[in-house]
Amino acid sequence: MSEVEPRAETIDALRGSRRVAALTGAGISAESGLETFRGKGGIWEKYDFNKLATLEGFLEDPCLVWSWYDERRLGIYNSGPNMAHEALAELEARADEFALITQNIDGYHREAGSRNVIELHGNIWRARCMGGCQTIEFREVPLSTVPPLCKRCGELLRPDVVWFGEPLPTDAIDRGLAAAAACDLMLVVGTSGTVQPAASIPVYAKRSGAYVLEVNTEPTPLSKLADDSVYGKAGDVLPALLEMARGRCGHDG
Ligand code: BV8
Repeated sequence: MSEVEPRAETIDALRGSRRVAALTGAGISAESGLETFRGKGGIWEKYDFNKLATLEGFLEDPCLVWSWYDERRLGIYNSGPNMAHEALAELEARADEFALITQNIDGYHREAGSRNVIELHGNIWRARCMGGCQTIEFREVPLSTVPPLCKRCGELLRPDVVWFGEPLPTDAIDRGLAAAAACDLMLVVGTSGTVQPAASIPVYAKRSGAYVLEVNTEPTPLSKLADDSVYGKAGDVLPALLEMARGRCGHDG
């Protein structure tokens, strides 16, 4: 692990902030073995998102889309949260107010102990009836039939996730923006900052006066907005930053 070298102000912000928010992306689950979407070897380098992550693509071939999501569900089921998820859960326990705003659909933040989790893009463990019935929870892995049909009305079920061109759940984006506007410290972890409206959340926090800390393996479009960017794997960086904020090692800030 390369040396974690935050600014002194970052440790002060971690120690002193009472209202904290975090925006996470696929990179926080990378050390759990889950693929990210962009960058070298990313999902969108191998697959066409129009075919797999749009309603039109799903309606054209529900089998293909459900097979892809079922394969991802199996990977998620066979792995689990990593030290980065756990570090954010610990941070929540220490803050007066904490909101974890995630673009991820893997459910790992709740599994790691985070409580106030805002899922902007839905959850891979839920399926929604295309015929308008209530959302149905699916824990079985792999699915018994692909594509699954609604037990209540026989209509096609879809993954309860947000695809490109679809609006985010109003409640989720409203809560995410409210948390960004209210926080003293915004952590931005493992996201390329390219998908809207999620990528605007750190901008909102910054405009509202928050200290913005980015944790990523490389610079992103959000790096210039951040007050500090600590480059490295989130599973290494976040626990190290929490150690420093506890004053136990390293930092003399
Ligand atoms: C909307 C589904 C409006 C769930 C996803 C043209 C037509 C239609 C829409 C648009 C358009 N042009 C622009 C748009 C808007 C579009 C958009 O932003 N497109 C971008 C790509 C240009 N947005 C939308 O369509 C959104 N909806 O705008 O609706 C509307 C309003 C009213 C009425 C109708 C419509 C919907 C966006 C959601 C799309 N769904 N996925 C799923 O299957 O998972 S997107 C997909 O990208 C995932 O959700 C993912 O979470 C998200 C963001 O990606 P990241 O999480 O950032 O992941 P990425 O791989 O990109 O980056 C990983 C990062 O981690 C990297 O920086 C890497 O360096 C870092 N990293 C890697 N390893 C580590 C690490 N960091 C730390 N530690 C490590 N170990």
